[in-house]
Amino acid sequence: MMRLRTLTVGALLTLALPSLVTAQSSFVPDTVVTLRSIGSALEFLPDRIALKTGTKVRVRYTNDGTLPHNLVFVKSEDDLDALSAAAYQAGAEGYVPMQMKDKLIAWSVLLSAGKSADLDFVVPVPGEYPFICLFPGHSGMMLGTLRALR
Ligand SMILES: [Cu+2]
Repeated sequence: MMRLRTLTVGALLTLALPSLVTAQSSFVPDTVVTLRSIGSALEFLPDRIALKTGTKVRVRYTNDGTLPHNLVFVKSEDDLDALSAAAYQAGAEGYVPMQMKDKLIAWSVLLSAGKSADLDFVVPVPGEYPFICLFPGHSGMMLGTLRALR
């Protein structure tokens, strides 16, 4: 009886593992871009990125500052005001309003000082895309631009 149960569990693990491995390795970045914030400055360094459309990019953001931040790539500048307003009510979601996630390209969790996050996405069609910190009070200053080049 014991032996049979062990065999069953083993078989399930064998079946489950390949799909887990596939899910973790499906995104292979073409390039890694590093962003950081330092001190109490409300800024991303650098605040301008240019990449070719279709590039699989991993943006590695490190909060080397003293304040909490998040990093959110937005599809249209037109949505920044609404996102910033909605973020105030989104503390439980790391100040990224999930009801507006269709407006976003990629986003991080809220990163306390010293934390890092990787954002993986494909650079969209040619154009300019803002990236921003939506922590309350930061979005007015803490933003940059991703230029997608053809
Ligand atoms: Cu911030």
